[in-house]
Amino acid sequence: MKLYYIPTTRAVRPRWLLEEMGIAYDLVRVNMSITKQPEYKELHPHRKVPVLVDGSVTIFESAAICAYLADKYISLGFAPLPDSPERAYYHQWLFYAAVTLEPPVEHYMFNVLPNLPEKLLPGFVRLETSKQESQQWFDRVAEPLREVLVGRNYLVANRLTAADIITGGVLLWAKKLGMLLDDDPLSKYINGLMQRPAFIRADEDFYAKIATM
Ligand SMILES: N[C@@H](CCC(=O)N[C@@H](CS)C(=O)NCC(=O)O)C(=O)O
Repeated sequence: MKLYYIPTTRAVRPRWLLEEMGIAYDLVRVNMSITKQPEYKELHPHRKVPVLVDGSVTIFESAAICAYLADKYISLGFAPLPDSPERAYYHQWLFYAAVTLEPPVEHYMFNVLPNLPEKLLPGFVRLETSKQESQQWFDRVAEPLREVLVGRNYLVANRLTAADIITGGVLLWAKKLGMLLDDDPLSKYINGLMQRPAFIRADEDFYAKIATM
């Protein structure tokens, strides 16, 4: 199994899950000049990471990769069983993280890192989105997450699932960008996730990279 990977990106998410699972994998470290090469388009139509190649399966989108892995090794418990009630909530939080929670964090990032190249941050986005608006947008959509995490460490079935990995991957950026206050329940949740040995192994170079941004 091969995971195409760039440090500090969304590729950390499937790597983190693989580390949690204890599954052997080959980490294929790429960079933006490798992803620009014509062959790379066969792996990812938008030339991004992560991509997982597992036998005949070549799959992109970090949440889809994590869901695929959690189902493939379902006996390891990173996804609830298909016929369980928890499965519905697992899907809910998995989709919520990718579709609802991530966009305001991405917009915020674009506003606090104004030197991003035009390719990553088109001028029209800079003009139309303010940092404050992104924060308000995030606070609004994060409210159900804050509520469900009262008195618990994980989103579903009181154990870590792929839904926590994708949610954690989004909140990691919210934390690093200063969008979370210390007394926010989301800070306690993400701090707990970041202390997991598997996360630390997967995110080895986060601090080095952020220092150069
Ligand atoms: N929704 C996709 C986003 C993938 C994505 O935007 N990856 C970024 C890194 S976080 C990337 O590969 N950027 C390199 C580039 O745009 O050239 C996912 O979750 O996998």
